[in-house]
Amino acid sequence: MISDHLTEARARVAAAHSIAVLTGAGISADSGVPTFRGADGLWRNFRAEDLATPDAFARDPRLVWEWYSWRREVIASTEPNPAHHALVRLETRAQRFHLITQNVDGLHRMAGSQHLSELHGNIWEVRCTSCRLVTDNRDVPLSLLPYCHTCGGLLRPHIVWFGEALDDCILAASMHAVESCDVLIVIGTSGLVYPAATLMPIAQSHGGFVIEINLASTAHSSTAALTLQGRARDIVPLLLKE
Ligand code: BV8
Ligand code: ZN
Repeated sequence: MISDHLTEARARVAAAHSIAVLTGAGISADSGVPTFRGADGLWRNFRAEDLATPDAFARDPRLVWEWYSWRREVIASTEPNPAHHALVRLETRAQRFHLITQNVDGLHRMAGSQHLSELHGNIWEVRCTSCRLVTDNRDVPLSLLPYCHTCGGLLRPHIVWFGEALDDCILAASMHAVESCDVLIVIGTSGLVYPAATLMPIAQSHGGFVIEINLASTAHSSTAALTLQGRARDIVPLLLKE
């Protein structure tokens, strides 16, 4: 019964000194951002794994930028939902709090989350393929081949693609957060992408109590201490005793 599980989850969150949160595309689905592996996850029959790679960009930068420009247009029309806002409130209450997101949509930043690690980057940042300068760029739509104002090099999304390493510091901060948390709340992720997916078992192996919130069961549901099935926008606010 969700009410029993929810009661225990609320008590665990209220008693926790250190809280870590891991979010995936499911938390933003309630804002209208398409997920990666759901029914709405395709674009012109391409999968993220086909386009979010250095090879795809080297082969056809215009196609890859077309996909990101389309995603920017979708994301630009969305805003944080009650789940994002509840995490901001939770952050102000917990003694120690760290939010780790796989999402690149920037909605946690927009909601006001401070202790935030964007594991896979941010769709509103671009990086020069020549001088590696990282800048904010909010053009929507984006010109399909944007160039660096400093050196003229071709710009790429400042996003971690498949086959690319995550930023060492961001990953280390995320690992530390899950190794030292009393509770890890995992929201809206299929848990299929690595190394993000290792954060859950790492939390458990260090004694963290893992609460999973998802519409469906996932590869990690059987090992989570508690699973709350439902929409993030409905469930996450209930975790706070307000
Ligand atoms: C790396 C940026 C090495 C792009 C992304 C086997 C083992 C280990 C690793 C691998 C392996 N095979 C391949 C790999 C490597 C690969 C990987 O993990 N592949 C997967 C597909 C198997 N990983 C990598 O390549 C990583 N790099 O390993 O580098 C290395 C080391 C040193 C030097 C060089 C290289 C890089 C991974 C990062 C890829 N980039 N994003 C972009 O966004 O444009 S990942 C991409 O998937 C997104 O960031 C997304 O967030 C992420 C994970 O997906 P989810 O967030 O979970 O979304 P999904 O749609 O899958 O699920 C949504 C969930 O929400 C569902 O469960 C659904 O039920 C639920 N839901 C829906 N609605 C709601 C909801 N829940 C609640 N409420 C709702 N309303
Ligand atoms: Zn440059």
